[in-house]
Amino acid sequence: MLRPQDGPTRERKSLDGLWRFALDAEGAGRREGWWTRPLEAARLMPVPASYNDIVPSPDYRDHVGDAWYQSDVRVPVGWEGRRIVLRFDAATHRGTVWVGDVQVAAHEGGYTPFEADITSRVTPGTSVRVTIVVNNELTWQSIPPGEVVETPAGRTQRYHHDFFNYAGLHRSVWLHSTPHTHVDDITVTTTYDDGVGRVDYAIELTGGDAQVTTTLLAPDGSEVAGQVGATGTLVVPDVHLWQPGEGFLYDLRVALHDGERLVDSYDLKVGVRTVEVRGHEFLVNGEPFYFRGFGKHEDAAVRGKAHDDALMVHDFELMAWTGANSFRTAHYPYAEEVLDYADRHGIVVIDETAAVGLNLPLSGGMIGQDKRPTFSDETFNDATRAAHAQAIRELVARDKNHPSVVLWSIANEPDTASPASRTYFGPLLDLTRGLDPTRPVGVVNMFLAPAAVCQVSDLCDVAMVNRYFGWYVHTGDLEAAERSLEAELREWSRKGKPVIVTEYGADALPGLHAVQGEPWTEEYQAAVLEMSHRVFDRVDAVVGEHVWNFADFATSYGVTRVDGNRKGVFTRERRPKAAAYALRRRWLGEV
Ligand code: GCB
Repeated sequence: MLRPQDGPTRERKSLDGLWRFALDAEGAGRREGWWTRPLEAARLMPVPASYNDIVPSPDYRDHVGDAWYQSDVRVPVGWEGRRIVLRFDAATHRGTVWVGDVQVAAHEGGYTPFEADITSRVTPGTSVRVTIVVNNELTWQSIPPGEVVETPAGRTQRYHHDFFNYAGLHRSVWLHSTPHTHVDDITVTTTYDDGVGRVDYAIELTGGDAQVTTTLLAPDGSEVAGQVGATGTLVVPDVHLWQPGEGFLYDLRVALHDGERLVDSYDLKVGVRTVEVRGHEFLVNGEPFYFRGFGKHEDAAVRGKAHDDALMVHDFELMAWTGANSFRTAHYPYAEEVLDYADRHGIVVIDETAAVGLNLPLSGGMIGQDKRPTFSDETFNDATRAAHAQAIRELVARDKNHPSVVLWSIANEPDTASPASRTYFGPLLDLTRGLDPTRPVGVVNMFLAPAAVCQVSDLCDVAMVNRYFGWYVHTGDLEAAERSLEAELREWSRKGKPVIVTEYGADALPGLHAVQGEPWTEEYQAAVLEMSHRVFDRVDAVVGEHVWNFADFATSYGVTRVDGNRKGVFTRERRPKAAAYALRRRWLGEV
């Protein structure tokens, strides 16, 4: 699904701002048809934002169920005769949308966009009521999953992943217009040989027939290659590659013509680069690439999981300040603005679905709390896998053209010690490869499924492993931690694939110091990272280190969480802890 854009044939209007809002824990709105009238007893809620921390009340923070947003939207007068589309960049975790009294869309999954053609429902120049009910319940069949349980306090949301279940309209809402005959999708893959680039493309158009032309433009606007036809190859002499650290981008201009008349036009950024796994190496443009960076979260005070350009640019600047060259979109697809930024700056991305918490023996750093089998008819079953497959389809469809994305992670720390995980994940890994044969794919491994135990590692292209030696294991004993980490990584090396340590680290409370190696101090967190780095440097198959986490983040309550997860090398306010300086020393050689 192409993003809305302004251009010679297209226009978009942001619907961000203050919307009328009402919580509806009882689910009355669906019975009573709240979309048919102005929301009663509504308060104003910012979009984009998670609603949870906006109002200081447990009713908001711990809400389980429906929440209604409504706005009166004026359709631009100039859009007469055009196709008009309403788009939500995200509604977490599902949304149903009405325009006036008519339902126009319903979407499952809180981190991918959806849209509805509302041309027949609106009149340019007039105003229309747009209502969306957003529901935040996690079930055995949602991605991410969870379980709503009845407690004396009422319906309560439980989940096995370690970040707060923020909900609402986390990303922008758009009204946009296109011609009726329009470019519907573009798929681009790239390669090069001997200085000559190849951009293979496939254009889908809908709504009528037109002649398709494609033009590849350099940043100065000069034409580099051109072609007629809905599919084809653009040959780029003296290609300027997209490289880690240098986000060189061409513009692919797709134009539809009816005779001389321009029917539609869409511009897509294209970076020419290749990705390949060969033995223990992860190659970008044929050169071994070493991942330095972080697992992140979309998380901040007040706004929760909402996208915010100021915060995004600041986070990228701080990553550059540490010397990072990459990050993982732990544990869900991030806002598309984030991938655009990574494309433009040559930052490498591991792109992850929201499949986190498919692991009943493990929960927020605690083991053995839940004895039920992870994969069974009553727990994660075929219907879960169908939802997971859909999450993969939507991720690849959305992000396939980003040069920054070099690797798909289809799940974080599922229970791959269980033999049933192989039957669950085999078809999902095949699905991902079928959707995108150009990128490697994997499943992020957890410590209960070491190399000899994991049931899916041979099905993955890369070993992505999360390890907390020195924290959850051998707490406070870095010598033992160093031995165990090395032994484990050597086991993984024997699989003959590149190993990326996708998580390692320790919690630290900013301002807590000690001269001895005491867990929770800033010094200890830095020491855990330094110990891990010594090991990584000794194991050739290790091709990446992603510290957990870039910044402290909100979680559900638990005895191992002190105002959230404190493994950030920055605080939630983005102030550096000692560990951030340790990374600068390693990644930039700064003293
Ligand atoms: C993990 C999870 C991550 C947690 C982290 C922790 O392995 O992948 O979501 O936040 O451990 O801090 O326990």
